[in-house]
Amino acid sequence: MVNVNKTTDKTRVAQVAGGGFSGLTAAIALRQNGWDVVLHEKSPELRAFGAGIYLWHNGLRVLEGIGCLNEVLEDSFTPPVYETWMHNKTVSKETFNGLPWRVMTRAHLHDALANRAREVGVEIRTNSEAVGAEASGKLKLASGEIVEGDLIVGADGVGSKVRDSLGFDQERWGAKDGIIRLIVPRHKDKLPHGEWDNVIDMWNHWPRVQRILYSPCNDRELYLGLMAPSADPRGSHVPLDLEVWMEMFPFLEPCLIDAAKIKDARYDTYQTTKLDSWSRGKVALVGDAAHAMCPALAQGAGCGMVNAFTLAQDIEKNASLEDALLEWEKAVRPITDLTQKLSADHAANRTMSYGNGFTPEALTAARFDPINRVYSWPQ
Ligand code: FAD
Ligand code: 5PR
Repeated sequence: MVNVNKTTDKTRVAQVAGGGFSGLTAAIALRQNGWDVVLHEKSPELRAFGAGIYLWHNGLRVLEGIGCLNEVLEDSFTPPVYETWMHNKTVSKETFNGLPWRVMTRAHLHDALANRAREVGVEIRTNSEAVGAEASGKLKLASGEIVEGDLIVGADGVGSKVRDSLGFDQERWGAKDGIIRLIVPRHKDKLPHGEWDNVIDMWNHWPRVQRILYSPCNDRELYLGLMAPSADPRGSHVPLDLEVWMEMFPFLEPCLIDAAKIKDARYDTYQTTKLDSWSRGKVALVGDAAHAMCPALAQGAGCGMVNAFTLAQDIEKNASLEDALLEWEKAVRPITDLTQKLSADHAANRTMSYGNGFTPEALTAARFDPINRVYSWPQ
């Protein structure tokens, strides 16, 4: 709904840097609240990078709030069970007590957000790279142009130039494991007898640390996350070292053969970034620019989208935008901080491998409803 309580006739302008999941969410939510929004994406086109993604109740509620949920549900999937294996034996089967969750390709989620942004009238500028910002409400572009806004949103990812230009105090650290993420055909008819609609988190600690997170996105597409320590040259090799993965996961042969054909595969390590504050004056940071986290709880984008959505709502609550940003951070940041900490602990200790890792505490972010600001699905 447009902002019916707006007290001034002048339409407020927001400049958003970054067209990923967080930037698009912020842009749509602000536009729905009556703002004029310009979104700057440095790439020549608006598109998603990477393979698959999980969204939970929190992220799905954001999609509902910004009018994208139906499109996302159309070609995504809720597996019947989240199964964890250790050395090929089932150690847990989790269903989260009915908590909504969904697996999809990143392209599918990104397309839905980009379509909605166009539909609500966000002005999208591609080939528009932000190089810095000023707390007074200016965004500097690589072209030399300086654009002004009542609000500047830095959603330019883990390497954020908006953030780095403003001199936030930050801590950053990495994890010892990394991952190769790919989308391959499901090949359901070629796999041996098994419950291949489940998510299966297949862990091996011995003879090598090697893990595959098997995640069906729909009837056609399978998201494979192939994890190995960065110190393991064969496990972290791209394109995939077919022999070393086939040895440990022979039953996935048809999928692994296709995975090994992907020549531009990447091995990514995990980064955590923590800032002293998420805003400076009229500039707010959302998503990985503010709080990149380990993926163990699959909440980086979920938290980024919740924070982008709540930002758009909370700046309507206070006469001063600068104060509203501080209040917004105070309200939503504890969930992100907790999730970052738990995810980092899980990644460092590989604790999800023992099963039943999605405890009520681990699901704190997932259970949050950003529309009603309550925790749904008590366990
Ligand atoms: P980004 O996705 O990095 O988007 C930033 C955008 O800004 C890009 O489009 C980029 O091109 C653009 N850009 C960059 N610099 C500039 C600039 N200077 N000017 C203009 N534009 C710029 N999260 C989940 O919720 N669920 C999961 O299952 C999940 N799995 C993950 C698995 C792994 C292995 C990893 C590493 C992360 C995972 N995450 C997951 C986290 C999630 O991927 C990120 O948190 C999310 O993509 C962050 O979105 P963002 O929009 O903040 O940043
Ligand atoms: N969960 C998900 C995921 O994509 C990853 C992890 C956990 C959904 C990495 O790809 O533990 O690294 C993880």
